[in-house]
Amino acid sequence: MSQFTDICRINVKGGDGGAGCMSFRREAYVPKGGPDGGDGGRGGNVVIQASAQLSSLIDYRFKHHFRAERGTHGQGSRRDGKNGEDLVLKVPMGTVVRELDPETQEPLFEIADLTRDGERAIVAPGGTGGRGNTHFVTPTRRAPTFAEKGEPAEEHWIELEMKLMADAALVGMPSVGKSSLIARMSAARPKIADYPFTTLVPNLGVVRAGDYSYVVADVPGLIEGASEGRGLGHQFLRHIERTALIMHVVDMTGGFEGRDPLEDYRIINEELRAYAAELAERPQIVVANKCDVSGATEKVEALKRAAIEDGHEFFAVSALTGAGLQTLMLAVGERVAELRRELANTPDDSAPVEQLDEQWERRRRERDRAFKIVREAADVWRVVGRGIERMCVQTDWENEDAVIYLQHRLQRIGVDDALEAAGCKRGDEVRITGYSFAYEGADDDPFVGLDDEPFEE
Ligand SMILES: Nc1nc2c(ncn2[C@@H]2O[C@H](COP(=O)(O)OP(=O)(O)OP(=O)(O)O)[C@@H](O)[C@H]2O)c(=O)[nH]1
Ligand SMILES: [Mg+2]
Repeated sequence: MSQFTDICRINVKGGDGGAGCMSFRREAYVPKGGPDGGDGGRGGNVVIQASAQLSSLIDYRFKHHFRAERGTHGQGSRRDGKNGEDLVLKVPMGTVVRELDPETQEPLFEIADLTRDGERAIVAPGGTGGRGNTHFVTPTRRAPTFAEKGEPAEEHWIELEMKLMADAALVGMPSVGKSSLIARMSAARPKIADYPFTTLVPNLGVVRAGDYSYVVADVPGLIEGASEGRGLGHQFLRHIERTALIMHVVDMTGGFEGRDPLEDYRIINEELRAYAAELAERPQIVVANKCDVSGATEKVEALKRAAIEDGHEFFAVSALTGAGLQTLMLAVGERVAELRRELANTPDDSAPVEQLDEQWERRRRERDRAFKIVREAADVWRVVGRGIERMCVQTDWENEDAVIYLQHRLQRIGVDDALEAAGCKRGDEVRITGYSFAYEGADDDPFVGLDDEPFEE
């Protein structure tokens, strides 16, 4: 049923974290008080949220780059920066979100499958704020003169794939004209023939009428006993389960077998009920088709009475001549819009408000932690790794203490050991992204005992 898909790729970046502040308390008569630099604010996340109001990914066709707000910097007097706002991107229900491989741009990981109204997933987390200098106090360093810069948020491409869900389904006996109707109402071109079961797989068509736009599914014909597996239609009843509106098509000529339209109408409703009681209660619009064939008037009246008695709207049309179709299309559009509104207003308590997908988060962390050593020349080494590169960017290289602190962090992660194992010697050049420094060897660490985590948890 999802042969109609819409795919687009967008670039998302969370907000960068604000910088931590380096500051000291100022008080009257106290020349230099203790450190009081606040932390930087967290950058906003980019969030994808499913919305019942949307029916396409058209918003992402022309705009491809989305950035959340950055966190503001920390200030003196322990004032922390403000967190950046999340950027919420709305997509239709039935949208699958995948992370793309940065190198090949091939789908790498499915982040989320958003099927319910309001369901959300974080697709680009914001960077954490840098810590102010109050965090770097140790017994031997009472007045830390450095703070941490904010964490730059990561940026990457994701793929959005919308699996079209039908708003209305054409249901009825074989050969009543379901495919002819969808062909007339939309650009869908299903197979149409004079014999039953022409339609073997469901077809989807996008109908535009007035201001309305909706998706109609044409499914294979149902017969008596379909709910028990007779004919082809039973496996498609499953698809109808997800559509909000049923367009019940009845052949007013009675077909080759000269069936009674009213009886056909009852049989189909019975099959729906037998399959799932709830399906029989589903909003229905009754469509009397082939009204161009003479001698149908009396039967049309009888069917109309039955439909109205059941509480359904009724329309007499001809897929052949097009008579009555515009009215039908508008009425279906109105009803679909109404049902969508109802759906949007129904608070769905069970809809999980998704936070960062745990599996994806775990994979990203592992990727972040990994690093490798590359020998660029006899005495030049490069450390490559996302997490480590980010740490370097967060460091104020003008500040000696901050650099010493970074070296300590790198040592804790095992970079020194890895360099040593690769053959790096004291005095060799070590490069990380755009920075370069002399390797000092894995000996004494001025910060031993300092309680810090090299990677935030
Ligand atoms: N006279 C007349 N014939 C129609 C009309 N609509 C459809 N037909 C004819 O009815 C036959 C069956 O039409 P389809 O559209 O294939 O019917 P269907 O309901 O999709 O059939 P299945 O896919 O087998 O369930 C074809 O020969 C159509 O040309 C109509 O409004 N008037
Ligand atoms: Mg058909």
